[in-house]
Amino acid sequence: MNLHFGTLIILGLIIINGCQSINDPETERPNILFIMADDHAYQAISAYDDRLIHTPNIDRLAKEGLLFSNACVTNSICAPSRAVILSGKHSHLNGKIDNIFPFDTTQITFPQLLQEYGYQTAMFGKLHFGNNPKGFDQFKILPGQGNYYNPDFITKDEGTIKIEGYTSDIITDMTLDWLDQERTEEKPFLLMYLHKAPHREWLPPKRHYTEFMKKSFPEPSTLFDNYEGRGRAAKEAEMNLLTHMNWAGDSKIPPEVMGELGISETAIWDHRAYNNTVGRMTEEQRADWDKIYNPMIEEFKKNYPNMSQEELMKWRYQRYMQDYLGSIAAVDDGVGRVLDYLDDNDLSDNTIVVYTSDQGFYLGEHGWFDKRFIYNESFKTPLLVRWPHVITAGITNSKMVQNLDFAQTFLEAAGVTAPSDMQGESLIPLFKGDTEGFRDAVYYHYYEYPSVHMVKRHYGIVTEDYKLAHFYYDIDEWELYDRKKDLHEMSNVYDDPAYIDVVKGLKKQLAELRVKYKDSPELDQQFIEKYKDLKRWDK
Ligand code: SGN
Ligand code: CA
Repeated sequence: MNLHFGTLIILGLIIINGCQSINDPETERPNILFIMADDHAYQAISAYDDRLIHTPNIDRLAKEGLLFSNACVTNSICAPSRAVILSGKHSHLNGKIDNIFPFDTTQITFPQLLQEYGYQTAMFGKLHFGNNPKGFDQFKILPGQGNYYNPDFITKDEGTIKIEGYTSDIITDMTLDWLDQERTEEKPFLLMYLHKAPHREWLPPKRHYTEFMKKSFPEPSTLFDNYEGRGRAAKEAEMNLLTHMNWAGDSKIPPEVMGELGISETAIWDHRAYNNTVGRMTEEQRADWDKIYNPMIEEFKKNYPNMSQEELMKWRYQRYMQDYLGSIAAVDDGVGRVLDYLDDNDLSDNTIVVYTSDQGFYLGEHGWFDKRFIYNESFKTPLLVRWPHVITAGITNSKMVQNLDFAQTFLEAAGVTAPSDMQGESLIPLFKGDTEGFRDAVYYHYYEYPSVHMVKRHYGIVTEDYKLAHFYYDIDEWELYDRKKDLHEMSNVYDDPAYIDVVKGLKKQLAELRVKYKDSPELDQQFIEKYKDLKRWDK
């Protein structure tokens, strides 16, 4: 018999495919389900901390997989984090340093590589790039930040569509429909399931606002922080619950009630934010909402004239938590439905499931909301990974892993060689319990200033013991925190003589990291120049 070479290859492929269909999770290329919420603080996942909320479905991933207790981001803001995840490169190399510049789509991303090497790929939910994702067989994404109620979606095949309902439920439905109707059994899949919630302005669905409006929550010990003991950066940031949060947009006090009470807008988009969110509901949705929110508003109208600043701060914290946590409850429901689908369809065994956020978030710590800082709550991000047969169920890992590591991890899992200019480290050895030789210090760099929340530009190094940061641009200040002694980062010990050697050592290590990752003062300057012509507050 005279077999042509091409025929042999085809036969080979059939044999490989044949082997795959016997469903051996040890040898088959795994599916990847990447679940990411937007602004989901680890403090609001009960596997990390059960004081605020119970998240049974997300917690399943910790019980059945691995919880990273020291996972962090390289630049604590939305679109830049997503660019780091997809490109496997720090912001200064992938070019997406802030939410304002568009993503450079000539970058090679890991989904493009997985697609090229035989994965079926799909993305649903929030991307926030200003352009569409490359490397996806299917996508339906929210334009920009997206909406909680009756959201629009940019789709691959149907143009822009508007769907009535609640965004987290819709994104979950899209994800499940794709698994059920579009997924092919011939290929492994990469499925990116990306929630908009719990991003500001925190609008929960009816089932959860009804429940969460009745609850009250423990306050963080630093709610009344006055920022003494730290530098100008913390003092000048505009993310305090009492002084910078919007009354209408965030606390859901309607503009006309603000008028009646003589409360002025804290930001110029406050009324607009309310009208674009609550104002977007259908009549029926609005009637349901009013039933629960109106009594809160009436009560506030009665009490406001006699409330002290301290009482107002406490009230705003509770109001914030009710909406923020109510939004998370719906994300947790969605995760439960998707995990159940994997179980019911024999997919759990050979699927890597990741749950993470694009960064951390302040839930009243230091009196704050939002993120951006290298300080703990915004720098740290939740990360849970389940991969049966590879990860032992119920383990914790405290290595300093970063969102920079996903691309190389997924490529290695798929047997694809990562491009040599990717800058992360594969997490697969950590999945297997091998922590030897993994990095012990991470590099961080935040750029978006001046902008909303006014968090100054800074870069720094973080080890398990210390955090050293340099704030620059219209300031030149260094800060050092002793992470083991000062858990809440209340005291900058940079000038404390007891830390002279620590500062010296960390500065050297930081300079080495800047070189290793190809960052430099010249690049800092270039990004400052490029930013100068941009309008602030562009969303
Ligand atoms: C909006 C928010 C800010 C938030 C940025 C970036 N204001 O501007 O509070 O920091 O997005 O968030 S809002 O009232 O319009 O929600 S990010 O997650 O996209 O980086
Ligand atoms: Ca975000």
